[in-house]
Amino acid sequence: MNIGIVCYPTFGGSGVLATELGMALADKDYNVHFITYRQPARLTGFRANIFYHEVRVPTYPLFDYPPYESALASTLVDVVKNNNLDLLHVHYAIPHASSAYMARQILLKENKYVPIITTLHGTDITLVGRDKTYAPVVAFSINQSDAITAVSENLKEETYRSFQIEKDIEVIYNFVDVKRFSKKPIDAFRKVIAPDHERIVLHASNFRKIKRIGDVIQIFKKLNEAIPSKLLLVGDGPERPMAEALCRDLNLCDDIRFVGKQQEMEDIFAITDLFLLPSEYESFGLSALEAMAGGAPVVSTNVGGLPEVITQGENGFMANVGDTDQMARYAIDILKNENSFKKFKANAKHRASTFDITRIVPQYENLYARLYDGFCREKCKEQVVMK
Ligand code: GMT
Repeated sequence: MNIGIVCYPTFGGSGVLATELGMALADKDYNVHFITYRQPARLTGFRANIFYHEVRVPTYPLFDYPPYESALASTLVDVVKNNNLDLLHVHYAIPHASSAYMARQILLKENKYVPIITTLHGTDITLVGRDKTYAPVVAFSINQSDAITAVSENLKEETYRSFQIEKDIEVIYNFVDVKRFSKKPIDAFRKVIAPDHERIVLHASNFRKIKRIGDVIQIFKKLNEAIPSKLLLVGDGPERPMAEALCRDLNLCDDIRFVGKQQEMEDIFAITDLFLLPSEYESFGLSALEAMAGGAPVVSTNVGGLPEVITQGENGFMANVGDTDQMARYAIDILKNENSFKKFKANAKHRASTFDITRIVPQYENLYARLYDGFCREKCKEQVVMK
């Protein structure tokens, strides 16, 4: 089967998930075509059946805002036609679902029906999607998709709450390759970060407001006062200058390292003792899942889909948004006692295995097969008759 995947190529969760899915499908002999404006960050290694099509957005003096959505739709038309794609799987509704819809309508004129699956990831619904500048187009294009998936029950409910959706939304959770993320810690690496056997605490994100980086630092401060620790901050984004200033103000610069965007996350998770995710909202929290697969318990907020991933008191703890005192207490609880810490680690790994790649990717394959074999053929026949 020839599948087109449209996603953001960045380190953000939707792009990571889409890229990991594409690589997993390629390993199962699907032909996978990534269509986006830059090579996806997680797309590594050579596979003969992975193709990358770059969306080029020509500039013109008239354009204050070059029309990416049109460029993407036109590229999709071209890629679907010339590579005989069987379906398009778009990740993150804005603007991917509407571009895919536009491409499908154009292709219909040539009597080719290409089914569209839209996977909703979070802020495309909860933050950006709800904004009335985008909402009508988001709702329309989601409804025009042949199948809709959401990455948690919470996101599914949020979508029904926010938009008039006339179709079923299927929940397919985020996944992780537990085998790949079960790396042995590199001792030398641990030693560089924590030379005096301090605990290593990690936060990884795109440093947007929704991640509450200030809370990460406040939790760490309280934890560090009780248990000597080091904080690694992986990623980059708009809140980084604020975070750097806060570290200076709190006199924590010696204990906090900003390591920027990283490729080899498996090695970082392997030396991590605790993962912090005090977000305002997370539809799922893929970074927390990856950390758990590496054996790190999680302290997070109790919002969105996080309670579907973390089990309170077993593999981590959750508290209300902004309650940094409580989250610090939880962090101390996990790290203070070696025996219970080991139990939290083992539980985290075990929980992650319920979202293993081998369990979740077949759910997408099943959806592709259903679309391709059933609905799609009917639709294709209809189109031939219509013509
Ligand atoms: O977390 C981000 O801001 C990135 C965002 C994205 O779409 O790139 O991540 C969202 O999708 C991930 C993969 O499905 C989820 O695990 C994240 O929880 C979700 N982020 C939010 O809902 C804030």
